Amino acid sequence: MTEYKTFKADDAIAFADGHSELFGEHSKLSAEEMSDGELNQVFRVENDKGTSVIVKQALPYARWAGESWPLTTDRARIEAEVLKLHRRFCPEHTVEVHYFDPEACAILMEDLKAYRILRTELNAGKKFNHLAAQMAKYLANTLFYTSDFVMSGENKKAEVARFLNPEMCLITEDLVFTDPYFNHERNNVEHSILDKAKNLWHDEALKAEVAMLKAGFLSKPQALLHGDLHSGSIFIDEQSCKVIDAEFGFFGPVGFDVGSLLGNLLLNYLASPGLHDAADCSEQQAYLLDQAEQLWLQFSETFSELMRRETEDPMLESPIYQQKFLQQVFSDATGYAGCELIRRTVGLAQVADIVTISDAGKRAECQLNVLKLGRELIMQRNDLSNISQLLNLVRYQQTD
Ligand code: SR1
Ligand code: MG
Repeated sequence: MTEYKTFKADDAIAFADGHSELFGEHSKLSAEEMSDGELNQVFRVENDKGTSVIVKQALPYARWAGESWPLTTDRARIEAEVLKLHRRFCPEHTVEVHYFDPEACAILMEDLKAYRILRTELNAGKKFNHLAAQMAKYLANTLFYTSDFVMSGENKKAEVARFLNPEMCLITEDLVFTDPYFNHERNNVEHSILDKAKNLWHDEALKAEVAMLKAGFLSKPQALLHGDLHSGSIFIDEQSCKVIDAEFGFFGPVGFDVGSLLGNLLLNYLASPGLHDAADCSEQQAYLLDQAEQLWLQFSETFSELMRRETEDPMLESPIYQQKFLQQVFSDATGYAGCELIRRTVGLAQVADIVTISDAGKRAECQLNVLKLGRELIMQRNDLSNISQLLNLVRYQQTD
């Protein structure tokens, strides 16, 4: 049994060379350390012909915080296994894992070198018409094929146990569903919006609804989620997009993954006035609302079709049940999108959409709009019957 050690560039090279057929001549390999946001260390290992792979290693702590924030290295196993399973159900839009080493807590995976991070592209005003359709396909297939509609009770329970992921879930439980609603030291509130943040801490009606959403996250193992499907977890190019970074995966409510992505599109919509001039902003906003609409419409159409065609459990074949199930997913997704908006504005982990708005006044205005829409989505989620009503709420909020 190999002992865990933190990889240096040479270790990443040896790991890549030892576990792939791609290279051959070790001496011609080089490794470049790449930043991976908050948690892990990542190397690109490349040969002299430009062929490359990614080595991603989980450190026993959160990289950005250092050793003061210990974190399970089991997240590497979760990530590798979720990606493998999701790739089985949606190979076109899931990054390929070549090899996973449980001792080194390291994953060897496809290098999406020609792709860019979706968040960066959206912030630059780029538009990709394939985004919604492809992500709808990813969501519908990965969530349906890991749900009770097709899995036997016995297998599903074994899979729920295999993907429990308590430490990573706790991060979401705290950062998304708790901290923003209290004066918590982990929060990150700009002075200009402090009054509005304080309102959140005393908004008992809102807190009760967020508690309902948190309870769903804690106790509704409907399908194997990605668990952190924001626009930094999606790579995109002119033809295709691929999902990465599944270390927060676990069996949870279907609406959580859908709502996370929807929330990130809406967040970018509300940040647009701070990121672009008026003409570019209105084009970008029209694009984002169209993608948000298509995401839900195509997700729900594909998920419905899969329920109709592929459901194994005879009780779950009921069309009335299936219709109610999807309506509940819509309501959950709306609420989780609202939670995503709020946590990215006052919580610990903020996003470039907002923080890169250089004009402080515009940034504060965008943040206030985000908080306001977040609250409305959470409070009105059970009254909105369809995506058109949700998008009207977004448009109305903007002009309010
Ligand atoms: C400490 S991790 C902070 C956040 O980054 C991840 O992408 C998740 O969204 C998490 O909540
Ligand atoms: Mg991540």
